[in-house]
Amino acid sequence: MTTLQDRLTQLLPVWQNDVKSFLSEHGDDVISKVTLSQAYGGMRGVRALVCETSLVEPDTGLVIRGIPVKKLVDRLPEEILWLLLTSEFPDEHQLQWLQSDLKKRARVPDYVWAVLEAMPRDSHPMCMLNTAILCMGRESVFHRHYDEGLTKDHYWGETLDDALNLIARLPAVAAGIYRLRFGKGPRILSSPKLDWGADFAYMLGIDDPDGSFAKLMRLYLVLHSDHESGNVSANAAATVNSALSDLYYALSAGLNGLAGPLHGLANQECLAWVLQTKERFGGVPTREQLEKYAWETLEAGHVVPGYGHAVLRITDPRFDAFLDFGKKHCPDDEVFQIVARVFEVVPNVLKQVKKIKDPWPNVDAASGALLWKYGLTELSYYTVLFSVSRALGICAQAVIARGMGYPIVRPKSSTTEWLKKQLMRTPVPA
Ligand code: NMX
Ligand code: MLT
Repeated sequence: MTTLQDRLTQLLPVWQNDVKSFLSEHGDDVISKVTLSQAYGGMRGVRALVCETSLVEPDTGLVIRGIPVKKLVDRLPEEILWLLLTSEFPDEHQLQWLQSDLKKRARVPDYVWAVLEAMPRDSHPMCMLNTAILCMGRESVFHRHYDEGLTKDHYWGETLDDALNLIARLPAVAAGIYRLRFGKGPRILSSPKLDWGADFAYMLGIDDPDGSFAKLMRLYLVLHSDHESGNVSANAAATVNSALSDLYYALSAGLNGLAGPLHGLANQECLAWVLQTKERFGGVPTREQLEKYAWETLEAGHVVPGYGHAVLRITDPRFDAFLDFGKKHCPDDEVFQIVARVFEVVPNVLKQVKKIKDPWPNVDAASGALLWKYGLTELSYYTVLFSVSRALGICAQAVIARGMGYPIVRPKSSTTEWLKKQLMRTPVPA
């Protein structure tokens, strides 16, 4: 039976040689150009990063290792982790090995709970999560061995160790934060029998008589796991890790970015917007009422959360997957019905606003309604769930980047003055 370490030991030299010969043949070829607008515009559309774990094209959405995300909805998050790292699904033995390896690594150090308990009771759950991850950095195998003289060819192995420790502990940390922050009673210990996603659901302590909340959590953890490497969280984490700051620093940095309302926090804001419409109209609003409400939001200078994307120009397939789950498990739930109706109305409103490039729903537009239906009604917690999932992709990307020996990330910036000098030079007459 091959472990992840064994398989990556086999795969990495093959990938390294492949990239080496690709670079030796095409190293000077141009793959993208950068306009002035792009330099001022968040580098939108500039292809300047390499990411093997997944690809997001405007007209397809998330494709993990060549597989469209819609074909991954019935997989376990652990299978996705193996897939992200190796580009293969684990066989039955490899999956069992990974699941038991994660269980062995899952104990959260006591000082993490002490730190969390010392935080103000009104701390945002994302601040608590990132504090917990950062203080756990004391456990970093990479950091310890780097100080002892670790060489570059061993960076990936120690990064993988940190990745597996982090991924193993995050569900308990995140569930512990939920119970502490929202007064849900003592922490619930991990169950040795449950898979990673179901165990997380169990430790949250949400009532789940038919097991469908565990199903939702597995789906949630699969859908948010990765979105190539240009998004704020993955990009920030990759940059920090490229300085050889260990994965605890890097993951925490990335997830601090996920805490922004234009990124992961949109899931919290989106459900808040949906609930406001329910309150305002006393139930499921009509299409006309929703349309009016969307215009009011825009005219007040706010974004409609859960809609639009920096890359996508179609309905996010991850949104579709959540919508399918809702249609199957809670078609009569009023909040879910509003989400479905918003989808019928809001794209047509946003299409009328010329500056908005993508009028379609993204991953954050539907997830909150499903969590709400299962009684997970603390909106400020939602981005923590996104974080536990996104850790899979961020960690996998870091292991591969260190395994491929990629250098420190350091693009070049310019001043407006320098740019003007370049672009506004008076042409010399012929
Ligand atoms: N509602 C209102 N205005 C919007 C929306 C929206 N949903 N989407 C884009 N715009 C505006 C945007 O604010 C910008 O306005 P301005 O020039 O005045 O600053 C203009 O349209 C052009 O933006 P785009 O080029 O279409 O989008 P961009 O790539 O800059 O930003 C998002 C992408 C996702 C940040 C943006 O669509 C947005 O703010 N959406 C709402 C928040 C959201 O759902 N974020 C979650 C993204 C997914 N995730 O989980 O991370
Ligand atoms: C993500 O999953 O990271 C979001 O859709 C944002 C992005 O890709 O830019």
